[in-house]
Amino acid sequence: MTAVSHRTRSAHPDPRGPATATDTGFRAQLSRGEDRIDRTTWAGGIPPRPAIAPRLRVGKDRWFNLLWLIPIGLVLLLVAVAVAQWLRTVPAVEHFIATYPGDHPNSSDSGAIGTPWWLAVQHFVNILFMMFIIRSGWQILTDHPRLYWTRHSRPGAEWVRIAPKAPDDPLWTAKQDSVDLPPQVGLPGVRHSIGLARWWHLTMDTGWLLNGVVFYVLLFSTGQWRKIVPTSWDVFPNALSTLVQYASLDFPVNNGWVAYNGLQLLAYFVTVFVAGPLALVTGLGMSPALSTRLHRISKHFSIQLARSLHALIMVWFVVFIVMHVTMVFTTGALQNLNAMFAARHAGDAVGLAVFAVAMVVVIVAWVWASPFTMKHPRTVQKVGNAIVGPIQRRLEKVHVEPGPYTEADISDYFWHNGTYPDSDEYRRLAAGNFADYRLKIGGLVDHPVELSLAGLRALPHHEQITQHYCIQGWSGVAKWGGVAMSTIVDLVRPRPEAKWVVFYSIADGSDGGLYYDAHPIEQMALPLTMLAYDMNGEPLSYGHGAPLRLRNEVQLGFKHVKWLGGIEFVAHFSEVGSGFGGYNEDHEYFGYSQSI
Ligand SMILES: Nc1nc2c(c(=O)[nH]1)N[C@H]1C(S)=C(S)[C@@H](COP(=O)(O)O)O[C@H]1N2
Ligand SMILES: [Mo]
Repeated sequence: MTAVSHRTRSAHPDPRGPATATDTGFRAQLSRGEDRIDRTTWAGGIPPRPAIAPRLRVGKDRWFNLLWLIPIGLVLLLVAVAVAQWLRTVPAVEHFIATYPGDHPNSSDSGAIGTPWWLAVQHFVNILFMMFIIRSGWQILTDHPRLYWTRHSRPGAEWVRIAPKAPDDPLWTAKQDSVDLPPQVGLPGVRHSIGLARWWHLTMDTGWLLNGVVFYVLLFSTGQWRKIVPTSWDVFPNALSTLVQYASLDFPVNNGWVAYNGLQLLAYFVTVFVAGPLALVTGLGMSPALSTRLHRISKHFSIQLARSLHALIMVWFVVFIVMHVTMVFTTGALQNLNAMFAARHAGDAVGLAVFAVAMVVVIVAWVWASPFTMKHPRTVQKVGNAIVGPIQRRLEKVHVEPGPYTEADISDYFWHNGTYPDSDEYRRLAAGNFADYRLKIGGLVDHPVELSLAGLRALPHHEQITQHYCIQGWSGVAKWGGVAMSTIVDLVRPRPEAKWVVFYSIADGSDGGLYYDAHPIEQMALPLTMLAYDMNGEPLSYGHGAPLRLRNEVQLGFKHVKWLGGIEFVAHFSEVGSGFGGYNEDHEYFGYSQSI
């Protein structure tokens, strides 16, 4: 139990009677979020900014357009065919192919022949999940269109980007840096729709993982695993032999009902037993809560390494799907479709018919998903939260502790994000060096206070060097100096009914109305929840939230309210704003609990 709940439980009954929120005056300055997306006003009227073809960094500052891989690949393919055809005239090669014709010997053991009906069903369900996962994954990628190998996310240091070079502007925000995809490519296909894309991604991931677990169990309890798990080293010469045969355009005999050839076996094995689990691990590797908890792992396997590998696994899946479908249709399509879609060993058109129906389902789902999301974003948010929310809330309980980061780990670049304050009131406060600034703390507390910066600086000093992770995908390490939230809690003494803590900014969010966000009261006692007035030993800059901001390291960056103006202890966040737990929750359909 936390110090917070100890105290609140032993609190005396309040002589003033039942608690009512002492209004801090902020609620009236919030704006309502829409229940439907209008592209012209979406995310503060963010204009379209198309993604570009991927550019791979070569050396320090040269960028290779990956579209060149298409002509280069075609030429290489022609060369490969010529080489393979010549190879097959070499007697030693023909002898090798005769010794290793392609099929893996163990795969034809009993129990592995044919396709059971469950496998056909799971194969189809997998396609459906994958379609949503890949499209929403692309959407997430476009929200921070750069991939890095280190946690420091410095623009220019990315190894690949799908956006133009970031401009030199020191106040350029990650939100400005986002790009978009056509509506029928990304899901939901509108710029900076990461909140919704993440609901699709995480919800479909959950379904895909469950399907995967059932698949593993059935695979190993029926002997079907023999068909896709190599059991002898022969698989490698057989794969090589198959490769030469395919490349020479004299295809090996297709015997898929009984056994897969070496190349198929390796491709299926890697996809099912390597790429699948790695997608999960690298996905979890991007969780701020897990990465702060498991800092020894995260120190090496950083959040950006996880994100880069996650994207490469996506590339593997996409390449696999393209090759797989091509081979299905060029190596006896009717036989193959019967086997995989109708669980039959036949050369008639039944499998093709089932496949056609399955594809209609996939296409209808594909075409429906983006327009539905634009029309019913709250439904996507609520269903996503019902399915993924419990997992995210479980991850919040990992109890983060001060990590291993030292001054040497501090990032030399730290992205800016959000909507900058530009009110007269803010300018006036800033011009006076924030001497007139007051942090108002009230709501369900016994001792509401107003604190000046000097007052805050007089409280016990708290410092932490931690890693920030923005929902969009960039990260950075900084040293934060200020006051632990536990100190504030001790000062204001929340009443037992206070279960949530709402942080209000003095700056507006992108659609107008104050930016705000709600956090569970338990997290106020965490050793890494604090109000920061210093960053890297200097007073907080304008861009990073001067004069005061929140840090709560189990959460993604958008919950760390900058330009903090007030704190209100409440029974539940549903009474505040549009009731979804914060500004981005109200306006951009984010989840209120974002430990991953
Ligand atoms: N008031 C306010 N606070 C905010 C935001 C905002 O738009 N307004 N953006 C959030 C987001 S999305 C992130 S990632 C962090 C970024 O903090 P930084 O600019 O210091 O990196 O601030 C958060 N706090
Ligand atoms: Mo963010």
